Amino acid sequence: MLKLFFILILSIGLVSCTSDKDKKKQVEDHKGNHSAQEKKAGADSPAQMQEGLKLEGAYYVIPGEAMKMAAAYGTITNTTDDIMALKASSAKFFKTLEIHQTIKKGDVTMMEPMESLEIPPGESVQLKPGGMHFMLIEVQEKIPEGTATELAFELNDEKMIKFNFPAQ
Ligand SMILES: [Cu+2]
Repeated sequence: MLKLFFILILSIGLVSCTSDKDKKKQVEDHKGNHSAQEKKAGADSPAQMQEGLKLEGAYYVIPGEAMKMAAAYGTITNTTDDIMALKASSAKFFKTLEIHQTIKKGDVTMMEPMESLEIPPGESVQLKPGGMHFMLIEVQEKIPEGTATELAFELNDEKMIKFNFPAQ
């Protein structure tokens, strides 16, 4: 019940910052990027290593004129012997960074913020359209075409780490 309530809050939040039309576009974009394009997306992105976390295939999609949000994707592997927990901190060009998961209720697809992204030792987590992703909320300026963004995370409640996400 509490969860449902939370989702409701999230939906209201989304409606308030985007028009219905934007929202529709957003949803299409969100689950849509996977067609032909998805296999190649992020393919040229060099691997990045931060504190034993390896990020591969990173990319994000610069929001179109009417959109205020964007999503970032990639695969993160924990190469250490310890569990790693990432908390969203900030995103360059955007007001807020969140970690989202996508959940399905019947025909309805919803996004839900996660408090942290935990990666067990030796395991990988894939962030992809239609699944988990980093949500970049409220773009603050027009981003020049081809410009990468930088996402900052708090690692294990202590260190700050940053990863680069090239524009797709
Ligand atoms: Cu999202």
